[in-house]
Amino acid sequence: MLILATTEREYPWGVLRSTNASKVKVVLEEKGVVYQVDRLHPGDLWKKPPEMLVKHPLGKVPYLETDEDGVIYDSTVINEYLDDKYTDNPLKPETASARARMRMLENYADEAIISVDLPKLWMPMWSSPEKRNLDVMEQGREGMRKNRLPFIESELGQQEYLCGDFSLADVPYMAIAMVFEVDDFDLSVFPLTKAYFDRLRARGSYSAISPKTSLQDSLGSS
Ligand SMILES: N[C@@H](CCC(=O)N[C@@H](CS)C(=O)NCC(=O)O)C(=O)O
Repeated sequence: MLILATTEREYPWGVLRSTNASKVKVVLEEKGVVYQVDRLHPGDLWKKPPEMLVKHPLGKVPYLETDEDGVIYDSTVINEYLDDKYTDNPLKPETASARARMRMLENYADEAIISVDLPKLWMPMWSSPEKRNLDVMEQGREGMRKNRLPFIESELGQQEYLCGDFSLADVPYMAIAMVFEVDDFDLSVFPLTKAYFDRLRARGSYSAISPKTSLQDSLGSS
């Protein structure tokens, strides 16, 4: 049995989930692997209790507990592990050059978006609307509009997914599409990205991270 440690909470404005752990949920769902979700208290991400540090030396989520291979941490490492271990429905392209492109585009989402612009928008949503810093949220949106979305729009071109077929490159963009759904982010000036995010949200795997799916209905596949 695989157990995914994450943070997820229900609010009147939707179910909010760790963006990095959402990447792993998507791959578990795409692979059709049996797993369960272990929901940690969001405060543990700051307190970093010893029992968490034993599992992940940086006290972060996600980490994945496996029967055969112990604990695997870091969303990108976990997703590569899952794709290597469960070989049905491969999520990596064939050639070395296409794999390099896949990893570069995933890295862009992780380093530039999920770690920089998105938290400005996303972290305040874990507080009630009157406690949010609206200026910081707008800075996050502006960073997306000025820098990130033009890049995605140009990398996508006329392709359905970033590397042609759906691959690990697209997985972090599903977590970004989730945040944009909660924020009702206006993508009308980025039509290719808008269609791409709609396509990502239409995948069956998205229901495990959708803000509309209840905690009870997103506990894992067993
Ligand atoms: N590179 C890591 C980043 C993990 C990460 O930063 N997770 C956030 C939650 S989405 C967290 O645990 N934050 C607490 C911290 O940074 O100490 C990954 O991809 O798994």
